Amino acid sequence: MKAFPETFLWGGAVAANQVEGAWLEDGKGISTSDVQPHGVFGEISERKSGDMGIKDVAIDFYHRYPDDIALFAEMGFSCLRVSIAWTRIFPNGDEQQPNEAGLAYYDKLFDELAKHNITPMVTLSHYEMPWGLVKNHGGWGNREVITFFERYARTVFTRFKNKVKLWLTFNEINMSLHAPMTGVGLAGNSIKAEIYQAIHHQLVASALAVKACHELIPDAKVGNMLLGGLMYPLTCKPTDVLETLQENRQWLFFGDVQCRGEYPGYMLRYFRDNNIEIDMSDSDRQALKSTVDFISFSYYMTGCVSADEEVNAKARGNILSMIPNPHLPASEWGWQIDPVGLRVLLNMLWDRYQKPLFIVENGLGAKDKPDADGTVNDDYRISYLNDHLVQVREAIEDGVNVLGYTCWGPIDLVSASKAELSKRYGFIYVDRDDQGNGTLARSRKKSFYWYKDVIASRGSSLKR
Ligand code: BGP
Repeated sequence: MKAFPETFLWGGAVAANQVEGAWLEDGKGISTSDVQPHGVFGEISERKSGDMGIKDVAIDFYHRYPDDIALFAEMGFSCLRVSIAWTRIFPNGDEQQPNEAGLAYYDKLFDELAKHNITPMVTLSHYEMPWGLVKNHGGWGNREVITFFERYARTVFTRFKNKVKLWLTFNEINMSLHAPMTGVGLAGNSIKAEIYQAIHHQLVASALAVKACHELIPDAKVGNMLLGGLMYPLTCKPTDVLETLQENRQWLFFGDVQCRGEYPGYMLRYFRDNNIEIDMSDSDRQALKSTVDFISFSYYMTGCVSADEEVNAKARGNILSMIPNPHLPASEWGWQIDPVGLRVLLNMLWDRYQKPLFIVENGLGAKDKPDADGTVNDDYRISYLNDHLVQVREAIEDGVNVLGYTCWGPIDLVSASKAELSKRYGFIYVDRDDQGNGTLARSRKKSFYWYKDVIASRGSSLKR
């Protein structure tokens, strides 16, 4: 393979609530993730003293980060995407002053990355917010939360301005439509009008964070983060094609607001047709004008869309309600594997926005089985990542500006959707199971050495 550009960033991505553990240490408050012990679609269960959730310890990254970062450095990472747990900085969300111990922890984490020349990319809110803001203020449904978020964002920008130059606002901001508690702190049965109003507040907050970051760290770049939910028409019937356009717009809408600074006409029509009235002030409209510098997105799978009621009744039903593509294989979790779709998506986003793109999540969740000697020969993971990276290279050749690639879960971690540890993504195996048994010891899988070669050769070791 032709090598990737020299400036291309290589690495991995994790999220605080899926790796850190230490859920109440150093003054951390309870987050929406802490009260969802079974994952982002799970029931809310308020914490009682003595009960244990898998995320309470997760993979104990909070204490083991120096060793884990050394392993990432051994693979040659030039970038690590992490998130800050908002609750470590503002435990309930509405305090006036930040928690110094939380800030000090991230200082140490960023220093450790600097020691290894790894560029941090930091998500401000990755699938969590202070539970206090949900319980006492109504989550993002309440406009007041914009102010709390802006305070948090300004606090971390000011504190880490010399250490972090790449920021992301909200992880998979379009996920709120499917998991309202995780995205915007609203109950699962909230109606569309409530969800879109909360999303509006979050979009305004995201834009205010972009503005604040530009003011406080002039040499930083801020991106949005979308779940790249590319959909194909199930057939070439024009009605299927139109329906697919509408479905893709359900998530592209977020990118349109964050990249173009205003609501697109098709969304205003959707609101009219569905009797949704968004409370949007002139100052909101003004705030939205602060658009992102680059677009980041996750990419795991694609799906199909049909306008035919009967087809839908039969085939839909999974979380993102997609119809399976008859031409694609799937992972053990039913996520359909589509490397070419990544090239399509990169081209589509580039054509639409002409802003640099960063793939900040991509990977294969699988049930790894260590051999008798403890080695994990994860050829399936190698082949998944190889095939996706080949398509990234093709997209660069197509003229798309791709800044980098951080695969999801370079070390095994707790899954977001079901809070499982048996759904492993890592190059590094972690000895812990779904019940929390295990030593938490780390070991290198076969893919560890494979990724190391890919990075060292800037992608020329990839196989077509
Ligand atoms: C994305 C999230 C991540 C991550 C990933 C894989 O939606 O941003 O937090 O976990 O999906 O999903 P899962 O962990 O459910 O396999």
